[in-house]
Amino acid sequence: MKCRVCKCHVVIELRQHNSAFCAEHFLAFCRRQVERAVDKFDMFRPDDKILVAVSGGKDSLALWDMLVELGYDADGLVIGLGIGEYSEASTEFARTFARDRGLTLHEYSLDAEHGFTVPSAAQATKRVPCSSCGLSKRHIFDSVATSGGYDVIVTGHNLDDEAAVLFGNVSRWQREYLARQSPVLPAANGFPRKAKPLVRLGEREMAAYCVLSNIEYVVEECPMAAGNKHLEYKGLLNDMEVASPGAKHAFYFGFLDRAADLFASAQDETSGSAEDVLSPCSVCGSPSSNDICSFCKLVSLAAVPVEVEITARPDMIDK
Ligand code: Q46
Ligand code: ZN
Ligand code: ZN
Repeated sequence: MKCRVCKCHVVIELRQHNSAFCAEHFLAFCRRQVERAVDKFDMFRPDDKILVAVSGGKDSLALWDMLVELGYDADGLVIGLGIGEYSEASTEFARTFARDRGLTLHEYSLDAEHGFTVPSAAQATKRVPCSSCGLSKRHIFDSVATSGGYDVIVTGHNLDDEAAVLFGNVSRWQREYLARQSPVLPAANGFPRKAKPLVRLGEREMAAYCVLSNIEYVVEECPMAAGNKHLEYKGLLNDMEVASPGAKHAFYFGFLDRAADLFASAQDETSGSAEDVLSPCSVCGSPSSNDICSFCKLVSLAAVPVEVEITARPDMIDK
């Protein structure tokens, strides 16, 4: 088999695209997929200031690398979640990536800034860790993007992630979640725009991109992700993909093209209109539908010293 572009030695075959590429043309293929997603969904413009939500994993680091290679003005933000060695290693990979390329990485520590960690918040709230983790990440990314003058927050959700989330939402017909299942969410109610430029690329391609670009990343999954439903859905979709290459792409983009509009009204029914006016949280000033926002309520509940043991918990809700 030969590279589709230059006919030289192949490093990866992409059955879903009926293609194979050498290293150089595979990297170019990945960047082109990002450009196509950005253009099709009008995610951002060439002069927009971008904040990349960096986890230290392959997806967010590959995304940051591609955006910089494509000429975008992109800074990173990594949040210290306090999940033991996993968080320390994740942050260190992000630092190394940024330092080697001379990029700006903002760092934010839940423990240093607010006196709690994801494990201690889970204990204090008696809810799964991903609940307070997702809430904290959304709040901090929104706050840093707003105060830093960023036009858009981008996350490393890839096709496998989005197809798995869609599968879970469809299997329970969760209309309000299906209404928000878009690769771009416009700025609204004082919250910045959010986009997922990797939706045309899968996990396998992202791992290959990092290896071929000499990007080192944290390989381990978050210890608190074990047993979550989305990992099971990914397994099911991988089986489908083996039997029918391109099945994930057809499932996800078929939904966006032919079904997403059918659920648009569900968002207004459950969470109010995008035009609703929120008022500033009386503690932190973030837009909120209550006097005190959910994050500040979490801080007041979780910022107490507790002995915490890190254990695997189900139901990852955010990346
Ligand atoms: S980091 Fe946080 Fe994920 Fe770990 S605790 Fe859950 S949401 S699984 S992307
Ligand atoms: Zn080639
Ligand atoms: Zn608040």
